Amino acid sequence: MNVNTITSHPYTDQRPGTSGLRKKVSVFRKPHYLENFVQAVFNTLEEMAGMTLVLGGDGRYYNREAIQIILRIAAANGVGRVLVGRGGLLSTPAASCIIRKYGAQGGIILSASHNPGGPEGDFGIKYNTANGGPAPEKLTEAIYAETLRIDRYRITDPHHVELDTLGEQHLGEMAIEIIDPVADYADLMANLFDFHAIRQLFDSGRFRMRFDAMHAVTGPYAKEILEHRLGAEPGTVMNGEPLADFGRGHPDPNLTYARDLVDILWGCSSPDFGAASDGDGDRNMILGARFFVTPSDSLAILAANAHLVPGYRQGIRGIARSMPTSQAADRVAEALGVPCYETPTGWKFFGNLLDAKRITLCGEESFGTGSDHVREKDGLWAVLFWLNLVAAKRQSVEEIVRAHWQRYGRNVYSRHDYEGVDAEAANGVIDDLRAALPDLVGRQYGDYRVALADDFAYVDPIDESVSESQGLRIIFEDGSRLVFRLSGTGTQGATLRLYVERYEPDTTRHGIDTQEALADLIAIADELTHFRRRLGREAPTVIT
Ligand code: VG1
Ligand code: CO
Repeated sequence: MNVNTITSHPYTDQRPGTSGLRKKVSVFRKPHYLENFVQAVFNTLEEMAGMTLVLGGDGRYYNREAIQIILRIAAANGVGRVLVGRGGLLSTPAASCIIRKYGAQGGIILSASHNPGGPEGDFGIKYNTANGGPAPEKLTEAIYAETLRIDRYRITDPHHVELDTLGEQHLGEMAIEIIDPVADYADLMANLFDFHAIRQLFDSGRFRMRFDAMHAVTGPYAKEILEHRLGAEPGTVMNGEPLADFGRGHPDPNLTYARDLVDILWGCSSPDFGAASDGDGDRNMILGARFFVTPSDSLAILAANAHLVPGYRQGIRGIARSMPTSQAADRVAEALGVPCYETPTGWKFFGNLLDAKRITLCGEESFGTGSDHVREKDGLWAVLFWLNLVAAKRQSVEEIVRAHWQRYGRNVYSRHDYEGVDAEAANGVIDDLRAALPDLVGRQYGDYRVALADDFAYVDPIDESVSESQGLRIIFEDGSRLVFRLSGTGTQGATLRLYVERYEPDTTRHGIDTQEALADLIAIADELTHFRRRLGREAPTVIT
């Protein structure tokens, strides 16, 4: 094996965002761009000689080419062994599972998650550590610093690794093992959930579901688990073939982009249960017949009912939610007598709490839910959790949610995304609001008086690292909230997110339309910032 040292020059835009480095495919294809970033990761790791690495991606355009390049760089840098998902596929939660199960020192996951793919679309790369979770901010910042000074990388001569055949190959000294991307993950799910009860549900003939894999990575996982292991009827999984451009879709499981599934669930012979997952399989959307489960509610409901699921029968230690996620989970934590942590947006902030066994479940409003079984959010896991609850409680999705609201009250919640807006205008809205925050406290807007207004900062309770500027929040005296935040995963212009929450204890009002219930608060958000006019947008791109 011949190792070459290639001279290169730094790029200044390789700072990982909320979840890894995401750019247009055309950017990743610039000379030395991917190579620099991967070398920067290796340069930053303390111990890497002989290490075992996990490698795979969501199957999007450029996945296979990137894997070939990364394998050559890994071999040139002394990596001992790489476990690669067959066909270059690994969902994000499966990669996390495999890192943990085989004691790998880390993993490289290729995905831009919910962002569209294809030659004109997005590509992404992230590094996960030995606990199976996303690199913490300290590490991503160190990698970024390295990308700013990198002037060479090491790579072997061109070499083609056969990605589609299971088994071991070698690239110089480095062993490459092509593994089944699904089996270990499916086994883990079978250990956590009552597969027998879920199988009976499908066998009864009275329960039907559809799972929309959105032509992304979860197709093979969902087919194996739902159709093969659990006996759901063939065809339960739709759009189940991973495609490089996701069938030209936008693999984001929400009411806007998972339209096919939504139409089926709102149709006349609707199945009882609907679910969808995103590009890399870590997000989930849960639907009942003509019913949408808000992700924040989903986290609270899973927590409140975890004792019904074999893997969590012992009870849960605590819950964590990202700051913009609704406070529904806090109410459950209080009732259970366990702590509830509020973290910044992004899964990397849950890792320390999970490792320190402070929490068992965690989640985000952005269709992300997970637990201590891996160190990533996990789409199919959430779907199986819900199926287990439906089987155990013998209730429909809607009945389970309404019963939850009955007991805990309803945190009416919505997120409005203004995607692809002018970055300068969006920064202006945020900067001006940040400057105005100190004056807002005590002010009255309609029925609401401001109790607290700040730029959210987080001190990690385990390692005391500090993360600042994680979103502007305006909290009113009755606990209602407005949160403004700029997305850290987009690749074009800026995306402004407005998160709106109001607590409704009155059960007679739980049927109210979400947007109607939040209309006053949404109007206040505009009154405070005039953001619609400043962004030149009448309405959000996506409402969830
Ligand atoms: C978004 C979500 C955030 C999530 C992140 C990664 O980030 O809001 O909750 O953790 O995507 O999800 P942002 O910075 O755009 O708001 V995934 O499934 O795209 O890896
Ligand atoms: Co994702």
